Amino acid sequence: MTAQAFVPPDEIRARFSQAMSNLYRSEVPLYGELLALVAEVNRNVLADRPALAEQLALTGERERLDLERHGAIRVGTADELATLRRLFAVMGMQPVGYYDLSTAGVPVHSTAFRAVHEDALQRSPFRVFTSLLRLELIDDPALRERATALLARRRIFTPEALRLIETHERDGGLEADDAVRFVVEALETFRWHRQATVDAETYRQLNEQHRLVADVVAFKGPHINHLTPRTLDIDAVQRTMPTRGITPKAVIEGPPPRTCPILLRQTSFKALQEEVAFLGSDGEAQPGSHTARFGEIEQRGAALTPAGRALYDRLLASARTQLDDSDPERYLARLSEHFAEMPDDYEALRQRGLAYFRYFPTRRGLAARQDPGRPTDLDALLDAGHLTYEPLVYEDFLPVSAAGIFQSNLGEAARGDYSQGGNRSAFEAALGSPVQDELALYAASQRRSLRACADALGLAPEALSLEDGV
Ligand code: OOG
Ligand code: NI
Repeated sequence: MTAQAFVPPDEIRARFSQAMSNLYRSEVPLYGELLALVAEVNRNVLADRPALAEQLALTGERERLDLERHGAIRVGTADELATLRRLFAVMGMQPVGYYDLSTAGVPVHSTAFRAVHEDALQRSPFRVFTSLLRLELIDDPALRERATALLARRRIFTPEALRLIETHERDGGLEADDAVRFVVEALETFRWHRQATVDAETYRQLNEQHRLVADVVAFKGPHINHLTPRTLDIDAVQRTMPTRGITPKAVIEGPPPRTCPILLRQTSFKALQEEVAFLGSDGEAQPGSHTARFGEIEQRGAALTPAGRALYDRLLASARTQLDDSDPERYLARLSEHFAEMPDDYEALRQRGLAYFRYFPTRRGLAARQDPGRPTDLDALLDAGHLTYEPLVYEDFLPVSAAGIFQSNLGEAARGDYSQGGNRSAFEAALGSPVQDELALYAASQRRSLRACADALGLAPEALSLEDGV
């Protein structure tokens, strides 16, 4: 075979992300409203805070800000999940992290498909939170069997999408025409179908078992259930949503507001009631309704190291034992008190090894490259202004927050009681591959930036390395 001109997977992902956004905007007009609101808030923040605008320009985040979004889907079988893994691979997206939602009463476990290298993330940070229904957690054996049979019958990928996935696997990429076709065909899997695959009574039984079971089992495909833009000020969005006719959930998930944002803060608006058609006994469609699709906004901050993450988890857990969201103002105030132990200052986070950073050579550093008396270790180079740094943005999700987002849409009544706990190895067996460790990815990214700095300053490649795990 002759050399082929493959479309880079990052390019296919960028196109797919845009196509998905267009699809969702046409399906859920409120999402368009949310995009407009987020764009407006982001414009204001960038105008009011030139230092932040500069920081985001340096890291490239400003450029990717308007492209930035994540989506979420839920699938029903190992085969569906494994094929999704192959489909996302065409777009340079790999499974990162394992999320057990059973502890929150939701019968799924999940991963996030995303790009893993900073250059690829810069081109398109699109990610998809992907959940696999855990049918083994359905306690009624007859219903479990029924659900299994229904799922075994459905085909969520078009034949053409499957063919193009195989082409990609065989040839190592897709050429221009195939890449265009792939985006169109892959999108079909995520589209909403108002025609249910079951009658109203079966839907009722599935729904009674758990609302999520009905959402996954009773439809033709794993419709995208939300698409989330990234804002620079989630508190402002939360405050303004009602003026646009959007009602947010009571409180923002994740850490409290801070000068130096960490990890991820998220809020959502409730799922819409949508008209669907159940199968009628006489072949006629029977009208009904289903709630699944919602809107969400997120604000992203610094990725934390294992030590930083352990501190976050501890502070959040202790805050949550004393908090409920009936009084949002009080919730935020108390959460902030609990987080006093987490330094709200990048230099402190860096020195204490709590967050990951990206380092950059400065003009002064480059000018002093040949200077024999120049500093050569990291702290001295930072002190002398030869290097600077910015936090690495958190690219993943948070299990406690994800549970809060699930619950706000499904309602408290949908909380099941699943004592089995997570089962990562079963998830990976279904997926057909291990999930990647997100902390290792951040550490690698930080390491690459230190190497690039050493190179730019004429130092030995490992001259600036930090302790492992930091
Ligand atoms: C996924 C809910 C979790 C997030 O951003 O943490 C989520 C779902 O409802 O399928 O979207
Ligand atoms: Ni989400």
